Amino acid sequence: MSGKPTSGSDTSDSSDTEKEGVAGFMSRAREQAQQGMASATESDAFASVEHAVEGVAANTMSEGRLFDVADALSDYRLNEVDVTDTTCGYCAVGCRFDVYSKDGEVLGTRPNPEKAPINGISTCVKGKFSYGFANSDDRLTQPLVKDEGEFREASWDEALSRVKEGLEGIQEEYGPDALGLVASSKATNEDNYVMQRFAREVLGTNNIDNCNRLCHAATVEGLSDTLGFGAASTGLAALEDTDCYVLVGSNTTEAHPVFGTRIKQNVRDGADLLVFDPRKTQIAEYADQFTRIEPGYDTTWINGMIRYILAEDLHDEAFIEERVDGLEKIRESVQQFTPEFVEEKAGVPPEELKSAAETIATADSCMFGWTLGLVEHSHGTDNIYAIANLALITGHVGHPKGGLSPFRGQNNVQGGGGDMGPLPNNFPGYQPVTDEENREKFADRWQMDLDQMPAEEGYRLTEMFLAADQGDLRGMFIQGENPQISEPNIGHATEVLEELEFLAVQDIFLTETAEYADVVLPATSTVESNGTYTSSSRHVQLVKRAIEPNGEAKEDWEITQALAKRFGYDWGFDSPSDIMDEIADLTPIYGGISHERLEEEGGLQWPCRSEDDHGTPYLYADEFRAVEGSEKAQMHVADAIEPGETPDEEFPLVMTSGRVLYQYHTGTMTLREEGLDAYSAESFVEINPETAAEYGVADGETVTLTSRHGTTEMRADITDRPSPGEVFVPMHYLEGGANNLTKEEPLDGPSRAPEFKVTDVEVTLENEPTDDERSPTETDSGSDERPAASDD
Ligand SMILES: Nc1nc2c(c(=O)[nH]1)N[C@H]1C(S)=C(S)[C@@H](COP(=O)(O)OP(=O)(O)OC[C@H]3O[C@@H](n4cnc5c(=O)[nH]c(N)nc54)[C@H](O)[C@@H]3O)O[C@H]1N2
Ligand SMILES: Nc1nc2c(c(=O)[nH]1)N[C@H]1C(S)=C(S)[C@@H](COP(=O)(O)OP(=O)(O)OC[C@H]3O[C@@H](n4cnc5c(=O)[nH]c(N)nc54)[C@H](O)[C@@H]3O)O[C@H]1N2
Ligand code: SF4
Ligand SMILES: [Mo]
Repeated sequence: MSGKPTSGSDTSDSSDTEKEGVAGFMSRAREQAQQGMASATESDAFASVEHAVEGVAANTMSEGRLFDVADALSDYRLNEVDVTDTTCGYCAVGCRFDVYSKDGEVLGTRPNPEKAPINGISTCVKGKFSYGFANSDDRLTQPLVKDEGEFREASWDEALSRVKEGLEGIQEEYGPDALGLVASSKATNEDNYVMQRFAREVLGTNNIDNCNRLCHAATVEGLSDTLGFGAASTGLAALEDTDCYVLVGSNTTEAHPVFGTRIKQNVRDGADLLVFDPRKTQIAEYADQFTRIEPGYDTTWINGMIRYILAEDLHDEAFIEERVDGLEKIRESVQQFTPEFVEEKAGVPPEELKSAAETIATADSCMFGWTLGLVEHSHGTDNIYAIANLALITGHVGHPKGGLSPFRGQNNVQGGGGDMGPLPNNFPGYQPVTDEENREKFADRWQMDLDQMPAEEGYRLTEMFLAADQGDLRGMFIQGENPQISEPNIGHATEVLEELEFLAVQDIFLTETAEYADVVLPATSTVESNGTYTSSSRHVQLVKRAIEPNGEAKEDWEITQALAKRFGYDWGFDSPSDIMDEIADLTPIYGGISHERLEEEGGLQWPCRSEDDHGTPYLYADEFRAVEGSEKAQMHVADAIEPGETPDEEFPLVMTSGRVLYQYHTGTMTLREEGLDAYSAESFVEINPETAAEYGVADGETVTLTSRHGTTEMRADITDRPSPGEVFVPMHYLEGGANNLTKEEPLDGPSRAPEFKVTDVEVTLENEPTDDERSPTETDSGSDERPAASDD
């Protein structure tokens, strides 16, 4: 029996409440909350517990912990409980809720629909319950410095001096471009803005990047080239009210639960839902058409669909004529993607291709939603060109209820990972660093000599790890990122972290990555910070401190500002609101945004260019902005076919990797959550029953997976979610996690993002006398031994 949850438990919205097998638990819990309610009927806090209890996803929290929360609230007089409205610090859906806290501890959260434009009354299990990490005993509370291989506590003064010496030493010996900075998409916009300013102004390098590179970098690249902005064109109307959803490579109910709930509601009300994924995800069960595709072949089926639409004259001629460039080259480039070719390569039967094409082409509005299944490929940017082409030829972009909607990942990857410019190629607001006028504008505002402003694009995150290999990058400063687990190929990432001459890490925990650091700086977490996050739908929303920082931890921006001061730069920001004012001055798409307005008006969707601009619910109503001097969208040919690696005798299975509902990335927050850690606390591999039978693998058995790049063990979970011949491994774990098997190259050409979604592997059983002593590249006889496994 596997301990993995079913994906049925997603949002704690009223429509997804009661779950099987927990009825007794629920009624007892409700009873207890109602008793509390009876003694304090006016109590918001009790209402919160009531809501929490009713809505709790099955077994997500231990019964004991849930009652603790109820008890805690009933023990306190109401006026002693603090209530703070803030934005969720997990994913980019951008849910808002009130945090109930007492004596520095988060008791619970409750959405306040008046302040929650995106989620209304919904949240998911993470937003509702997963704040135990904030009070965890092993939070970093004091700076640490390493002496002779051992950490010891240090004062801020000593720790900052050590960071300065470390960075400066490398800068002086090898030049500023031997340094690499990683900014954090968990942190606020204001934190990220000062981080990129620090890289450019203080250190003099554009080597700054963040987790977007491992994520939607190809989306940003592809959408900027085609439409203008590297962001969702859609707002909430499309999400809630479109006539047709096309979901590609998105495990929506687990990774973006509240979006999942919205989509399911609209589908119940009659919208069409087409899902393209190699895995039978929960959202696929709600689909009018679920098409299982071969991992890595999205361009193939999308081009095949475009070919069919053009051949049948189902395209939107008037829209293309008026608003789109490039039809003829696209028409020519898709000719090779015949129905037979699509079926052979991508596994999509011609009837499914045809019926989906007709649904899309004839829908009044259509939202194309996608996540990493479409993106994390060695031709990820081509995949985005392809889906954008499909949306454009069917005329579904620039419509209030339709458009292109990447579901972004980290809580603030849209803002802090992109808009704020912690990027090697762009200043804030996607203003290229190589453009002379931009350099002048920023140098002028920061009162720098223009020739001190770096003029070349810097390394992308993935390139930093490759440059370190070559000795071209010697030191790193990593804020709120855990690359030892999240970078492709843990073996490679570990080598790099070990070999760096200097490493500083700023985090809320002593992470696996931080263990390699010379200095560790303690930051505040989402519930102890102030500032803004920008959601997937471009809503800029306030984040507010609900509990005081632990020990000596400081907000990320404060640490960066203090460090800049050590280098002799006095920025003089008193608050995140001050920083936002500078952002607004220099970043046209944020030109009208200020903390005062956000407080008064709620979230503002960029572009919001001036004080009287109320933001932009959806993009491209009138014009595209892909190239200067043209208002037309620019279609690009997307003719890449094969993924970076294809199965052979030695590695006959295709592994894809991703997430589960109850865990978040490298687990620093969710693996500390009592209740959540009972679910998916360790790694597993999903194997189709047919494949399991072929290999003789039993459910729950430990198996070894070996790829061309590494090897690791995990528990087998036999399920028909993956197709035969394909396996799925979550990314959340150091031991047994997917990145023990993935590769650091090849990267996607334009975006330099890794191919997390396709890795060829072989499965062996523990008792087989194979692979263990061999290095993966030498496993040449593995295929001979494989069938023997089925003897078991
Ligand atoms: N619970 C939870 N939620 C999260 C996160 C988390 O760690 N935990 N992380 C957040 C972040 S940063 C991100 S970026 C998002 C990611 O959100 P998602 O991208 O939705 O999550 P994944 O599980 O990585 O992958 C999604 C799907 O891609 C499919 N897929 C794999 N290969 C292919 C392919 O070749 N083609 C197609 N079409 N599909 C393929 C997989 O089968 C899987 O169902 O989630 C965010 N939300
Ligand atoms: N195989 C495989 N690998 C993947 C993926 C995949 O699908 N498959 N997905 C990729 C994707 S999409 C992503 S986004 C990355 C995610 O990779 P990471 O960004 O490395 O993962 P997280 O665990 O979210 O790391 C965030 C870190 O920030 C810390 N933190 C939290 N809040 C704060 C704060 O306010 N300030 C500071 N300073 N630190 C804070 C956390 O403790 C944690 O250490 O993983 C990538 N890796
Ligand atoms: S859907 Fe995302 S933003 Fe909303 S509560 Fe869950 S983790 Fe937070
Ligand atoms: Mo992500």
